[in-house]
Amino acid sequence: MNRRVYLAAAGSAAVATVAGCTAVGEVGEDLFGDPEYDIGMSRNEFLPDDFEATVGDTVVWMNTSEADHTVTAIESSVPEGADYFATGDYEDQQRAEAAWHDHHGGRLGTRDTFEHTFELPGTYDYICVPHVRGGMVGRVIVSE
Ligand SMILES: [Cu+2]
Repeated sequence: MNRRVYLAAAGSAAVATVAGCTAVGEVGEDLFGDPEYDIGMSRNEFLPDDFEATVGDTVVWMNTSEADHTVTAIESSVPEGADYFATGDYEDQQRAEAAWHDHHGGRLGTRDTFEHTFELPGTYDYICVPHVRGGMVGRVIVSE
């Protein structure tokens, strides 16, 4: 056996373990063990992509991936009278998409969070602007 290769492998395993602990302690959970977010993200998915909430709930997204994403509501899905929501706090979908394409406006970097309080029941569909073609879409279903 090549001793140098073995040591290198053992070293990277130790680093991976330490990094794993850090991720659990700082990002994934608070002191009570509850997740600090409701919806995470992989490279090309919202996790979970369907999320159920109750009127008045504040839903928290966290970018738990290494890629940049957006959370951008599909305006036609937002119920009449409900607030539009998008990272970057754009007023509508058209502005949000234009800002992303112009200067990555609304960018949610690694470990950044975004939250929105849902005041009206309904089904809210949203997308990640840079990854929507790859199927990065999500849905929040808000009931009374
Ligand atoms: Cu994305």
